[in-house]
Amino acid sequence: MTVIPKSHPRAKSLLIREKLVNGFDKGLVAKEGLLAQGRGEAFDYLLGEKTGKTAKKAIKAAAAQIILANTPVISVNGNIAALCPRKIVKLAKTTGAKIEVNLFYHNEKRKQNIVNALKKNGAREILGIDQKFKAKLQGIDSARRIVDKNGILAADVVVVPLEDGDRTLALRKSGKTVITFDLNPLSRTSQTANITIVDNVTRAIDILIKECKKLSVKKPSSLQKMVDDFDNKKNLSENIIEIKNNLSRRLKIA
Ligand code: PTJ
Repeated sequence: MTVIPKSHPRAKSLLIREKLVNGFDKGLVAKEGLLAQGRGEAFDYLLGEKTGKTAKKAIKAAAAQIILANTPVISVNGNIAALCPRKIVKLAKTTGAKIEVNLFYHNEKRKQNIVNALKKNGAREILGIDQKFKAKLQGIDSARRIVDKNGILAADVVVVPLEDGDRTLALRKSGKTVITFDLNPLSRTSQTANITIVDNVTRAIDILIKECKKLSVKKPSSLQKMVDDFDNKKNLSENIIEIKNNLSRRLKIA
């Protein structure tokens, strides 16, 4: 493992990159997952590598929506398993959500490695590997169509961090509420989800867990109001303005 000096000006970003590379070496991450990480890094740079106001707003709405859910499910792919397995387990335990492994680049061995990594980090039940419960999500042709009938298929709210386009639409069409983490505010997933957290999942997930704990004592009616008051399209537009303002500030400093 490469040692990243703490004094390096980009140490945080390099450490996240190392997690992905280690995840790849351990058979958790698809080759393509390394490219996805690179794309994310570029957008994170534009965001100023911090959790902005719009991300905080989306996190609040997401927390309210997860608490209100009857059958929430967190979908885990290779990148998430490498980046924040412990936090995913913590989010699931805090909210009562189920965890399901669902891959775009289908590979049974990698699926099993991801299950093992999640179990090592405290997960008990993980859906998405038992052939008995295999079901098909309509409206999608990629490997992501294979879901668990007691998990994503039955869910009312699905959290899909670092997603690739068409599943979000298929989930929405089947009546589910979709929450995503995506550093690219213009991606199809970002634009199609009900709630998009435009932030690095490694930063935002801690805030989401805290927010879920904080909001768990609130009345359902006030949680519902938080969800109803949130406008994803508007928030994404404001996020792009945040990026623009960040770049303008950088130009002035340079
Ligand atoms: O493990 P698999 O087979 O399910 O494959 C997972 C990947 C991520 C490879 C697959 O879903 C994929 O190809 O995704 P895309 O289409 O590259 O989209 C990933 C999105 O996540 C992009 O919009 C990236 O900007 C964004 N992203 C990358 N890293 C992060 C991120 N968003 C939040 N936090 C990150 N750390």
